[in-house]
Amino acid sequence: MSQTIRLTMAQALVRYLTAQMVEEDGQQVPLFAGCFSIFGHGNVAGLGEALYQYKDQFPTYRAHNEQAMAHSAIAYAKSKFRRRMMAVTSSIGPGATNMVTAAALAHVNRLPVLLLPGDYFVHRLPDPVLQQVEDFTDGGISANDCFKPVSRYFDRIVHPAQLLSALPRAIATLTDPVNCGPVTLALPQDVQAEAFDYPVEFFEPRVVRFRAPVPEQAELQATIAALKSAKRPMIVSGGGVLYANATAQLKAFAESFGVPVGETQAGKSALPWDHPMQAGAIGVTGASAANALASEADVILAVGSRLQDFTTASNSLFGNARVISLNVNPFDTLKWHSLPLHADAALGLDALQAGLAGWKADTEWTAKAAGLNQEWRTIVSQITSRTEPPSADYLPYDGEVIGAVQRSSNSTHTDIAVCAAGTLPAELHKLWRTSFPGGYHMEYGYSCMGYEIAGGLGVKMARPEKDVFVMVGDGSYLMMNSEIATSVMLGHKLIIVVQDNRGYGCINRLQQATGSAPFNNMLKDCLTGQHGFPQVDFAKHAEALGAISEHVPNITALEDALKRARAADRTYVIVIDTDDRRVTKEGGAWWEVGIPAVSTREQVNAAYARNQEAKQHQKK
Ligand SMILES: Cc1ncc(C[n+]2csc(CCOP(=O)(O)OP(=O)(O)O)c2C)c(N)n1
Ligand SMILES: [Mg+2]
Repeated sequence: MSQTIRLTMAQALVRYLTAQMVEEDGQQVPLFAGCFSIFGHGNVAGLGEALYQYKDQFPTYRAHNEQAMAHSAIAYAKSKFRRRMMAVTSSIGPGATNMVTAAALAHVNRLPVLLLPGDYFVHRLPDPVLQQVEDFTDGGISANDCFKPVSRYFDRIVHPAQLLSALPRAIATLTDPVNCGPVTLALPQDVQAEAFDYPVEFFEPRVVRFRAPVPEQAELQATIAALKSAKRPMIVSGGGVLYANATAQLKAFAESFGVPVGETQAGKSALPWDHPMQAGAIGVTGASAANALASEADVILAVGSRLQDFTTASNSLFGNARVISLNVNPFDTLKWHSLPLHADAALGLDALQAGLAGWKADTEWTAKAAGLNQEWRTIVSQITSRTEPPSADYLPYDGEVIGAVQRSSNSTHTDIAVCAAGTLPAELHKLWRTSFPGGYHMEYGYSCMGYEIAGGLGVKMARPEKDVFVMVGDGSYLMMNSEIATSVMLGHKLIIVVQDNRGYGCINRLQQATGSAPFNNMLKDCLTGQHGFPQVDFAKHAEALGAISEHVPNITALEDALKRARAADRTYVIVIDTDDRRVTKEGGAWWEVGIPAVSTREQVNAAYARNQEAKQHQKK
């Protein structure tokens, strides 16, 4: 009989997680960098005690909001290109459901995170326990069932022996490039504390290998034939290129065959900003170069892209191009009625490189692309190099703020920008320059307000050697800022630039573009009581959370503040008032929004008509 060790379920869980290793830069390191935790009665006694025992191998970090700490964990995994990750544990009830939004975020973005919410007593002797939801028809329902549709693997551990099958499945899901996403193991509080004789070998250190599917011959040959017939090919580079570590292959492909590359929000940073074949951001928030090329291309090779509506301009951007979808996930190879090439991005590009020997895009097309790309770089330089306000009451807009941040790096473009929602994702997608993979960290699958600061913390934990710039609007800041305190507490410095335009600027503009009146977005357009709308002092707020902070009046002052921020030893928050109306006009593309078919407002009717017109270009 094999040797056994008597452990509680929680002790076994933590011990197993610490035994999972990966290779990073030729060294074996733990797959899990540790665990974020907020305790309550649903996890403090069981899992809490186990985490304490293993705290040297498996550090526990205390945060201030369960959704936020899950954002940090997800951002950590994204920064590590899904090769390393973190666990997140909460109590039962509200702590658990606070993590559901983060689970959905990881689900949409295909990012690994191990969620460990506590759960009600399996024995139900106290029933209901504090924070238990009661279903009148189903005794087995708990709040944690909310995780099911937003987890790639869900399990409720109702007996300690179940870990023997659940944990290998959890790790397989978290590290599988196809299925990758959140795993939720709901942990009833009584079962966490129950003991079982586990086989010792279950806990032996194990090096996790990441699968990389090779292309299938028939699909490969069909793809090669389609590309060989192309005269005006283009690549759309998605997050999968970064996760597959395929940036060298992407560069080689673009250079060998003279093919321009447009980058999605998740894919940006795969090719350096100044590469001649870098056509910039693609789609609704895209560069004029990439979007012009996409509409003229005859074949588009989408690599590692989910082809979401922001990439395809709601299916209107790719003209008559034949789309090839090279993707590790068969689900994504079917989108856009593509020619499928199911494979790891690096292996797929390698195989295409070999199979296409002798072929090249039309030289005119490559030259045209190089010219458009250069034009776009010039436009970006102009927008981001403005230093002095033309007049005293001039309010800068987000593009100019981005310029100041970039100039403060002495044009090395080695910082990391973190963002998720608001006006900034479009501005950053167009304007942010980066010279290395991971220098652009945008959560634009779920575009979740409140990801920014918490996400920045996870990025800094993953890349401590970098200056991490969290770019955030006033709205997102107010939605979730608690992890400023965590960043100070853990000594993980962030530079946070708050762009205060006093409201939900991007939605306000969208509202008017759809014909509606300005309503309930900018603070001045909202219902208020006798004190009017608040003048939030973000600098004071951040200072109260332990950060160094200042409010700056203009771009010149911002540049000085950025020097102080870079030199500071802790999280530094700079607040600047911005114009809510101005955005970068260059680039961009149509985006479909549901506009009322009938309305008493002329403007709505006009917007509806414009939308119907735009829909003519939408591919069905
Ligand atoms: C959690 C969440 N709620 C609502 C939205 C919809 N939304 C997207 S951007 C935005 C406003 C963001 O305001 P702010 O951060 O101030 O940026 P601004 O648009 O003003 O630049 C809203 C409400 C969202 N993306 N996420
Ligand atoms: Mg705002």
